[in-house]
Parts: sequence; structure tokens; C-alpha cells
Amino acid sequence: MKKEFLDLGKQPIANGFLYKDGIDDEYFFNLGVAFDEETKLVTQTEYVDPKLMFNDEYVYRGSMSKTMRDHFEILANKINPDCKILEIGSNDGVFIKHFDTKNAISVEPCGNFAKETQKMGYTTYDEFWTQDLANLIEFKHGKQDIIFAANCICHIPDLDQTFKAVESLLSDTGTFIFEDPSLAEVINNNSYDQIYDEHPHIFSVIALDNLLKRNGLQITRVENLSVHGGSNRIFASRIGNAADETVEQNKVYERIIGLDDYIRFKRFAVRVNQSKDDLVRLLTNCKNEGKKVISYGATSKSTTIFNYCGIGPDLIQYITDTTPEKQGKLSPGMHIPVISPEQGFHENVDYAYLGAWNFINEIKEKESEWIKGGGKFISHVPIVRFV
Ligand code: JHZ
Repeated sequence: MKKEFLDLGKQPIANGFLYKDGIDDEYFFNLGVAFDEETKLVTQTEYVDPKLMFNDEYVYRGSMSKTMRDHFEILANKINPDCKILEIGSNDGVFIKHFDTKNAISVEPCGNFAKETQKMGYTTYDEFWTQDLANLIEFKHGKQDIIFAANCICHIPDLDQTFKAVESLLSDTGTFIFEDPSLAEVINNNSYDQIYDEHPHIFSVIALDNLLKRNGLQITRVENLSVHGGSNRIFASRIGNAADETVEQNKVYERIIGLDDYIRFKRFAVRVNQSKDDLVRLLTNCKNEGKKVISYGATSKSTTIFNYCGIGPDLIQYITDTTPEKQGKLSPGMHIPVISPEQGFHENVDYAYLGAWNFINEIKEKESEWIKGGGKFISHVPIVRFV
């Protein structure tokens, strides 16, 4: 049974950057977050129709940061290049590009990105991941040695169907590798902005273990990653394979910090509410002091923040982002203009709220001159402050 613990209010499509003429038709939903007593899964109270988020106009490009390009290259280099590999949610090809087009296939429901990997020579199925698609892939390409998904599985509402389809397509010795934001890190860092329409679930290892097991799979290894504010890379295979010590270690740690207990999440909700008051207060003070405040990185995460906290162009003048598909548009819901860093990031900016706080090291290095000149970043992770 799902028990709601947090209400993040009325929210738009997190990556639904829009032109002025789209404002009247903008879609909103209520973002409630719940704990499922049976599986221990943290999940949304209602799910947004995936077709409203993942379609031919999708704007998020995985290859926009060096951190992520390097991250995927390092992983790809550890995988046997001769294995048969399938990627679910291949986006702009940031991971799959490291494999030979003869051995690698991909699934990508955003048509604009599916076309990109098709152009690169990969067989790409421009569809959502389903059992029917898994059956078709098995018929055409056979069972797969590796099924990989990065920042994708937590985007799919029906996890039982997802895992069953993976199990059916894996070869007998095959491995399912997937990585998504870690619930432990979200709770520890108060990074509640990881919760938005595209993330219907935030995974603990405990919940994944329960869900995978009831679909014929088991976790054999967990790697704790620093990317995206703290993620877990899960290795799973058919039930009966040996698990290493990292699985139990992660589950024990999660039990210690209370991720199997509804009360823990009620406490988290109190901290989220406090963070909202602190951020609005800090930005209001900056405005009253006549400072120029912008936001750095037009992220899905910042859509949650701005809409939950009611932060609009009066507090954040504009957002800079390197993604061409976001520039010239307005942010979802609060309609803050998005422009390129070349246009908007310069010495006249006093403070920049870090929408992309997960790339803080890369960004601080890149903007070291601005920082030397007195510029300061603001973040709410783990508490609201200048960083
Ligand atoms: P970033 C997306 O979340 C959506 P978002 C998705 N649901 C998901 O799970 C994660 O990604 C993985 C820009 N930028 O990665 C580029 C700069 O402008 O935090 C991006 O638009 N300058 C699939 O949207 C944004 O910031 C820079 O120097 O929260 C970062 O988005 C850098 C480094 C980035 O993901």
C-alpha cells in the first residue's frame, strides 16, 4: 500500500521548455511522493503519461557534460567489446557510441534521439521498453549478454513489466546493468529536486532487491557512484548467481538510515519544507540588496525547485544552459527565460543558483575566473548556502 509523505505541489513537465505561445496549453499535475509498504519503493502517487515526456521534442542530452562523457567511456572500456549489448534509453548515444554497430542495439522512445543513433549506424528501436519489444528483439537479434540502462529504469512506471522483459531477453549468463539516482543520497543531501515527472521512482537497493526478485532476477553487485549527486549502479542476473558483499553492505546501510521505514520519509518532508523557506529567503535578500541573480543549468531538477518554491523571473532573472534545444525558450511552469552562457554568463552576474549542482566541480573549474572576480554560486544541497 502506498502512503504519501511529501506533496511537491503543482508541477509542469520538467523538461517541457516552451515558447511564449505554448503557455496557455501548458500541462500540470500534482507531484505527490509516497512510500510503498510492501516493496519499500519510494514512488509517485500518480504517474505522468510517458508520451507527454518522452517524444520527438525531448531536450535532455546526456553528452552535454564532460563528467558524463568520461563516466560512460570508463564503463564501456570495462565491458567485453565482443558481447551482444542492448541499451535501453540510449539518448544521444553517449554510451552506445563506444561499441561496434554489429554488436550493439538500442531502444529510445524519443524519436529525435533515436534518429541520431540510427545515423551513427546503430539499430535503434524508436519505442518504449515493453515485453512485446523484448520478444521482437529476441526474434531478430537473439538473447543479449548485457542489457544496459543509465538514468532510464527509474523513469518507467511499470517496473514488474520492465524487469520481466529484461529477464526474458538476457542470455543464461547475461547481466543487466543499470544506474539511477540513489535514494540514500537523496535523503542524505536533501536533494528532493531529483523528484520530478521523469523520475516516478527513486530507488533504494532494498526496494530493487524486492522488485527484481519477484521477476526472476537478483542483484549480484552494487557500485556507489558520484554522478548525478550520487547514484547506484546495479548488476543483476538470473536468480541463482552469487552476490558479492556490496549487496548486503548497501542494504544494511539503508536499514540503518531508515529507508525501510515510512517515519524516515515524514522527517525528510519536514526538511524539504525548511529548505524551500531558506532558499526563498536567501534569494529575496539578494534581490533586496540589488544583486543580479541568475541560474546555471536549466535542469529538470530546477523545474521541481522553482515550481515548488514559487521562484520566477522576479528572483532569478534568467537561466543559462549549453543545450541548444533549451535556449530561447522559457522554463516549465515558472517561465524564466533560458539563454546561452555566451549571452548571459559574465562579470555583471553577482550570484548564480546552481540548477546543475551535480556538476559543481566541473562548473567551478570552468567558471574559476568569474569566482575570482567575486561571483558566487548558490545551492540548496545539502543546505541552502553560497558554495
Ligand atoms: P543534468 C536529466 O536531468 C533528465 P537534469 C533525466 N531524467 C535524468 O535522469 C538525468 O538527466 C540524468 C547544462 N550544463 O544532467 C546541460 C550547462 O549549461 O543535471 C544540461 O541542460 N553548463 C534524463 O536535467 C544541464 O546543465 C555546464 O557546464 O536534472 C545539466 O542537466 C554543464 C556541466 C551543464 O540533468
